[in-house]
Amino acid sequence: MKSSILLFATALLLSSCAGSKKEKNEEPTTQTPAESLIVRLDSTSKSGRFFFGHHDDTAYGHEWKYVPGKSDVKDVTGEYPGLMNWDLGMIELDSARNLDGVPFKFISEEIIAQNARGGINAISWHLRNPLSGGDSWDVSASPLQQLQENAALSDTLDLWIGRAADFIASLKDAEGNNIPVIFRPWHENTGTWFWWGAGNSTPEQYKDLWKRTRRIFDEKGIDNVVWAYSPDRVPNPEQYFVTYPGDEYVDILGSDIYHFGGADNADQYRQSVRGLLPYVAEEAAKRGKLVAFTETGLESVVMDNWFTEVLLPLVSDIPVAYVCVWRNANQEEKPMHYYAPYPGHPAEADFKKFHDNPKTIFVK
Ligand code: BMA
Repeated sequence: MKSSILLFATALLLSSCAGSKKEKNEEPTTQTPAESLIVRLDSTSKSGRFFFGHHDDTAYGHEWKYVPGKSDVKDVTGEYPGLMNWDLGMIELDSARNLDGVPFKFISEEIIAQNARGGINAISWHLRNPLSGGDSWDVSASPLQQLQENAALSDTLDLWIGRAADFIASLKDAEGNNIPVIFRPWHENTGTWFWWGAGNSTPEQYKDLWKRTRRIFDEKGIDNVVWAYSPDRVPNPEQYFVTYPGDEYVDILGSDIYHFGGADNADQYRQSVRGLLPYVAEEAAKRGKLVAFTETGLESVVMDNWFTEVLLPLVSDIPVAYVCVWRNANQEEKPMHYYAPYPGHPAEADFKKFHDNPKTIFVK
């Protein structure tokens, strides 16, 4: 024990001496894990490339569940998505599994594996309604409107945010370093379907929720979170910033816009994306922020050329750091609910072409 400490100390001394000449002119390496991920995402987007993302990629696919190393995306393209999204819904109740049944232990292991292969992880949070006890979509009670006068509710929310923070703080690589993740809480708030969304909170109450979240994470000294703001579509671009918590709280300006209605509605989808993402990208550039297409997709990929003919052209001239499609739910649970082609799907060839395009980043 003692001798290994001595050896370690000697090695440290030698390495610092050896490096001292060279290091004089170098910047001190005091970057937090979050800062290094920001730098990486920034240089990627500046190079005109983006990470392709998929939710719950290695947990289950259209025809399988929990097969080690398996992924619908990998089965079609030969590589894992460059980014994997995971959801913390139910962590607030200290549950062992999330709202879709994925064990948090599994999520943690997969985040470590994805990080080790040079990929990126993002985290969303479909948490329960702390006032009604229902799920994220239960808008029968509006907690954010009662936080001021309901101290117990406020304490519950703080406890829940603290549990999400503790999970994120526990993510470490094999060397014990904190793994950086993109955290995207309180998403799609411009829609009316979540209890933190439009109609259930005022813009001030929503911004306060972000400030509360940041305070709790900051008090715990968490240094591995890159913060993403990701409203759903908005009636006009300026609306995007009505609920924006402020530049000091956010690193990534994101947007969740889905393609509904298949080929007939492709133009409508294109208009929605073109009506918002370029504006968001422009604002991000002005504010020194990153931009991302945080959630999108065409359920069941009912257009065989969707990835190269619809999605790719929409993001080609926007410096998005990543583009993420939603999960491939298992067919026994939701047979039509998948957003990436699986082997044998009619859009398989097009998805391979999308993978082969130099702009898209997947990982081995
Ligand atoms: C939704 C659907 C739900 C799922 C939730 C959280 O968009 O996929 O089935 O429970 O996301 O992953």
